Amino acid sequence: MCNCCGGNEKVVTLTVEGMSCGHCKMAVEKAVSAMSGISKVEVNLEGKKVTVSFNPDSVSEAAIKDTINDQGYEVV
Ligand SMILES: [Cu+2]
Repeated sequence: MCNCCGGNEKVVTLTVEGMSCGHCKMAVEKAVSAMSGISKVEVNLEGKKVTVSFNPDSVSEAAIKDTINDQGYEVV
């Protein structure tokens, strides 16, 4: 049990196309971490991976994908 998510935490790793530099990494991290229910965002540029820890009661995986897509990147 933890304070941020009440122990209900889910971790997903998404493959995201179009991230090519530190700015892309920052843009994705900033946009996703601004959503409610997100506890951690990690971007791996070389692997094209975005790992997100979130509370599924507060935010859905689909909403996270939408947010990344809205930044101009493509979740595959
Ligand atoms: Cu970039």
